[in-house]
Amino acid sequence: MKKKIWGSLVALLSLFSLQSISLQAEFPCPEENSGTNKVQERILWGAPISPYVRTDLVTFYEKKVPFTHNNTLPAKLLTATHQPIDKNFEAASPFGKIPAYEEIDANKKRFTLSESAVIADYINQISQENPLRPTCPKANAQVSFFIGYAGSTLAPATHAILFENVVKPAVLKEKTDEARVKTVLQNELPPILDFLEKSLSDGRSWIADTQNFSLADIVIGSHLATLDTAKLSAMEQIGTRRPHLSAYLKKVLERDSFKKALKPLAE
Ligand SMILES: N[C@@H](CCC(=O)N[C@@H](CS)C(=O)NCC(=O)O)C(=O)O
Repeated sequence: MKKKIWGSLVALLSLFSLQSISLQAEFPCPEENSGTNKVQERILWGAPISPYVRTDLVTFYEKKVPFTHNNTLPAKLLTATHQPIDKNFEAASPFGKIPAYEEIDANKKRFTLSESAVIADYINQISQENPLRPTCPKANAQVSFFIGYAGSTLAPATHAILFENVVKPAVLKEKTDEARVKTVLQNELPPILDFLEKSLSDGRSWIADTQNFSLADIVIGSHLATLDTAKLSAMEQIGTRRPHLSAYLKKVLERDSFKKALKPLAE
């Protein structure tokens, strides 16, 4: 009897291991970035005024991954202002948006990516330095939540202000729609800032309640910093009634990576 139970246990275990082998086999990972596939150059395309580009600049700096920064406006703005579009940027960015990422290996083979959060995740994965995602599933899911929230909710509000206050007058030579700015500042932004304040008010150090600074902090910090780069003050908008958020943003913006990414905008 004992032998029988032992036998079925072994059979069950081998079934599990066979299953995990077959699961792994469904996602083969071709030999990457070694031998002649070795990456020779990593290029980030995009203007530093873009909060999405900032997300990736900060990630490169945090991860200490060497890269070339090629400044460009999105294709739509280049076309609107009668400027040429670099063919390598066009190839790296399927929708003409910034940022776009391009890497070239020793065989001159190119690998491209778009979407700031996807690029940041990739840069985080290729270097062991300073991990920006926790390995624990729950904490990692929280990081993904705040990355998603920043992209879907915070960015549209802050980006609308950047578009009205900077892109329209400085690039498109159009007038700012002051009513639109007022609506964002009075109606759209406050509940978002309230949510971030509430999230931080349990005393957590970082926005996704992780032990270390993560990709969630990079993305949230990058979009909040837009207020400073769009002729407003992030701290003023956050105000004294959101003390956790103002202390948090101060801590994020004091990091060398953020200072470096924001430096070209101060010059
Ligand atoms: N979801 C994209 C958004 C990127 C994005 O919208 N970038 C703006 C510049 S800040 C852009 O390229 N806009 C031009 C367009 O929408 O065609 C990302 O995270 O990379």
